Amino acid sequence: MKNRFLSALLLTLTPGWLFLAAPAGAGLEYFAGWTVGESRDGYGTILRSSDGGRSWFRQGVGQLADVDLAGVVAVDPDTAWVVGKSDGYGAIYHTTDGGRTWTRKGTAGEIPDLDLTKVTSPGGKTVWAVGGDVGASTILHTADGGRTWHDRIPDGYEQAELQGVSAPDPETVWVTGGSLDGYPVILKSEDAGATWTRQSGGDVARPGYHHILGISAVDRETAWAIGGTIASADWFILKTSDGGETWNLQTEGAHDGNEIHAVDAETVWAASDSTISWTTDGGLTWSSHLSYEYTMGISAVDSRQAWAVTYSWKGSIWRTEDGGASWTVLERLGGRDLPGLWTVSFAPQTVPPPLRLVVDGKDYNGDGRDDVAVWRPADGRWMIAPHPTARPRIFHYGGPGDLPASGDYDGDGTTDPAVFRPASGLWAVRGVTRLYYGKSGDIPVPADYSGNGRTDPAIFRPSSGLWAVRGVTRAYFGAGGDLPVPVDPSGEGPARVGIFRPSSGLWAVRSVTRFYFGASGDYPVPAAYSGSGREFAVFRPGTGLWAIRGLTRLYFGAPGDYPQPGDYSGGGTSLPAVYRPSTGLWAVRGLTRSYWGGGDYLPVSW
Ligand SMILES: [Ca+2]
Ligand SMILES: [Ca+2]
Ligand SMILES: [Ca+2]
Repeated sequence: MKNRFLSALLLTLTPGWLFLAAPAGAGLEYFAGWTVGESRDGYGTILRSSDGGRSWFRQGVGQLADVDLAGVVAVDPDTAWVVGKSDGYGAIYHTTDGGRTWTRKGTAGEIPDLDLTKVTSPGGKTVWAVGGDVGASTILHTADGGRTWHDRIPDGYEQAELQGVSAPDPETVWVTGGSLDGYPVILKSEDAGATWTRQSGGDVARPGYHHILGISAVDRETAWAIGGTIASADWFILKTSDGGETWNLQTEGAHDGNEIHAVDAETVWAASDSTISWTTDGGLTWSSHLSYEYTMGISAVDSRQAWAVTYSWKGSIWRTEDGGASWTVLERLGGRDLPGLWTVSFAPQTVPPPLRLVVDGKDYNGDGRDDVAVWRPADGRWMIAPHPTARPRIFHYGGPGDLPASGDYDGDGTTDPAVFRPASGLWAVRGVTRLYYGKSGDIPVPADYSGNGRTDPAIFRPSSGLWAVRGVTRAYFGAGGDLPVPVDPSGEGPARVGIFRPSSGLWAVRSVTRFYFGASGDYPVPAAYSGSGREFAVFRPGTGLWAIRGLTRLYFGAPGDYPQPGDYSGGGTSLPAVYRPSTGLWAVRGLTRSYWGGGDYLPVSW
């Protein structure tokens, strides 16, 4: 039996962020999802967000074919299916670890040489994918998690240009597509694809109605569909409440309709060319917001948070957190324009907010230079490489579920490896001490709060904003969603309680200062960049921007890198540096590049 906390920890590791089993806290809830699109740099695009779309990271390097990817469904925050174009047979990819690894499913013998456009899953082992072109279409089905696939397309629909699919349960599935016999195709099966019924009741065959590109079922009775008229002149939304016997027109607009997502029977979001529309009263009233041309994908988790993606004239990701009143548009990632994006899917389950691993010092051998330090959460293996080329210290300390909490606990000038065990509140400082302080859900925030030269065990409790420093103080400062940033602004005095609020860029140091620096999704990286005192600074994960307050702005690193500023030269000045998990690269700006860790090794702090 695997350790459940470990499983949860490992399954939610993503480049740039670590998510811990902490209470959601006040404020916005966080969700994880993916968007997919055009091939670039030799492989299809899959972007992942674990913070509700504030930051995105590309996945699948070395794992994906050089094909455009078109359809994605997030079953839960760790599990997703992606489909795309054919490179001999249609592309189907699956992840169960949050996208760290993507595995191709199906074989050339099972999957036709057709471009796949949409994928859906009711959860469990059932997955449906549709696609094709004017000449041939396919309805692919697996009931065993992708081990075997079967084409369930009924005779006579091979030229239906199937593009929409939704399955509310393992037996029920709707598939939609182009025009056949003068009106759009809606097929439904209630026996997992063994038999199909074409649905034409109500408004399906209104004059001019031509195709239905998107369908979203709430259950086997209630479903929503979006389509377009001849020549894509107008879009329309249909709804059924009787399992599809009758479909009734809900609303319509200009240009083509592309995708629809029904959160429940009341809340529905829809994407059409240049418009995002939504209802929260089951279709009685609709609101809308202009978007870019070819808004192809839409996903939502409730009536507040939704995401949309566009394909052309430029790739972009749209995000609202206030029910559509305002939208944030992301057009560039890593210093480049986004590729064209087809669909987006966020899992309905919440994920913990992003947290920050805090340590108090990185000089483990006391030579005055910060050292490279990585650990492996799976088994508590540490590797500390004194900079730049000395032999690394490798040892096991702590185990699954523990969090690094290094500091100079005995005050001898060398950083002591340490771990905090949330399950029990154990602090274990290697060769120094073991003690209990804090409890499950707490974040270790070791620092020298008393100013006596020795690191003090301390915790931040996101659920209440409590800071508790062992033997020193207790205070309430900050709240859930804030990243704890204990900092010594002068570089000479005791550490102060401080937070960075990623949603707004707020920095607050208790009794010292309060200001805004940075933008939503930035990561706090305070360090002694000028050599005197501590500069407040942020790292922007999507672009590699370092903004150091009052000093400079520069770009160093790539999307997915962990910022690792430190005094690696021993000159008393911190340098921007990054750790790249994909390769184990440690790059210190203007100083060195070396390779330590990689794979499932994480930096000890960030
Ligand atoms: Ca050192
Ligand atoms: Ca020490
Ligand atoms: Ca102290």
